[in-house]
Amino acid sequence: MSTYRRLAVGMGMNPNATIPEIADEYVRRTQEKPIPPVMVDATDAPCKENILLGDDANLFHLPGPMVHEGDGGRYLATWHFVVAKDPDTRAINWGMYRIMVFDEKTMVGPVLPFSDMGKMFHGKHVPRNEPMPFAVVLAADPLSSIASCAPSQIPEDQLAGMLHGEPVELVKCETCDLEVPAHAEIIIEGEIHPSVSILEAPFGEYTGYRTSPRDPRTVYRIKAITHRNNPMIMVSNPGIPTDENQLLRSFSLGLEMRKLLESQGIPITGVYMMPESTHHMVVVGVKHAYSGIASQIANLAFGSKLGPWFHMIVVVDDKTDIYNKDEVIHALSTKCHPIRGIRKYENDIGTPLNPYASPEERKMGVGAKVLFDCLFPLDWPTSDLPLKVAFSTNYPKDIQEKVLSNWENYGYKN
Ligand SMILES: Cc1cc2nc3c(=O)[nH]c(=O)nc-3n(C[C@H](O)[C@H](O)[C@H](O)COP(=O)(O)O)c2cc1C
Ligand SMILES: [Mn+2]
Repeated sequence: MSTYRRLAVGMGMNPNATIPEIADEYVRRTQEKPIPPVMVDATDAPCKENILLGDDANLFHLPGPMVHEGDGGRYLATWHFVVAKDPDTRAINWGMYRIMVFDEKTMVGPVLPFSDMGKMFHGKHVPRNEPMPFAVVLAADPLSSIASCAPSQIPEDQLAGMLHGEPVELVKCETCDLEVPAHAEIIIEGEIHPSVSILEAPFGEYTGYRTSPRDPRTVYRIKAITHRNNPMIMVSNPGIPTDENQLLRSFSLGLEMRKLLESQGIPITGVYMMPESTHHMVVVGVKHAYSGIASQIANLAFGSKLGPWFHMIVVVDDKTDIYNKDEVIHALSTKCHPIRGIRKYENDIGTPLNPYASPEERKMGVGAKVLFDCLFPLDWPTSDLPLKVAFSTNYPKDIQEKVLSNWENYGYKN
């Protein structure tokens, strides 16, 4: 799903749907009533065609690939999700958190502290010294995968239902009180241990670099594997843009930001997170209704759940096409004052994966952020405003129409 065309197909839309059309459809579906999952019997669940317990549940029997040369190990889970439940509220969480194989029964991966599972594990299980049951879903349907890596507040099993327009079918796990998608290819069940850690990384990451340090990370001890007959695993092989995790994460990050800004009544005209920026640079179009609007947008977005994942906001006016890189670069390089138009946020939240951060900052998850305000100040007299020069703005309508209607007669192609 590394192109918008494939994303449109995954959403059940026309493959030729435009980015704004796919975006509107995602926003529409994810703002309707949550669609809870339904339970099915194990006999109706292909992921239960084979049930391996005890010594038979052996990670070395699964083809965990060495995804890139130089990776710290074999990464079995790169396009998957981890299912867990809050021990108090029983709220469900699905999240895509990469996992490396350590031995026949053990896996390890980074669960960043600001992720939903990170907050649950570090905030509840570790202080109580209680193991956390998990189920890793290897290869679910495309929309469930999208839901599991979308930074949404809605429990992901319901979000997946909303994206599908119907409930997802779940089935009970063999060894714990969790439910997993009945139609997935492979399920790995077990417990995460609160007091153990193992070194993990490096890995070729979504930023297009191998960045995060080899550090002690979260340990998954396995108890059971269930799978379809002739199962498949899915692999995401991250690198320089654009691959599926950059495209899909940019898509959902940008649109969750759009919903956040709209929920606050800010007169935005659109939000586009550029996949080529590996979801680090977002463009926000806005009606310049009042002074300080760009800062208001940046403060909200940087301060939200989305904040750790990106660090550049470009705010443009409603006449700039946010999906057109040429127009955005033109606005950025001509309308953003190199001093007054830039607002810096030092010592802010970041991830260990940020290539721009110092080795020390990466270890601590410290980052920095920047706003590029590409709006001409409201107090400039209209007579002094630089006027955009373009075919559509600088020629009388009748001349424009004459040229356009004669375009092919001149010998040009449309
Ligand atoms: C392929 C892929 C790998 C990811 N790996 C990790 C990871 O190892 N650790 C992590 O904290 N987030 C990782 N993420 C990001 C999370 O999936 C993302 O933040 C998601 O929203 C987590 O769900 P949550 O909001 O329920 O925590 C990854 C995303 C993708 C697409
Ligand atoms: Mn979540």
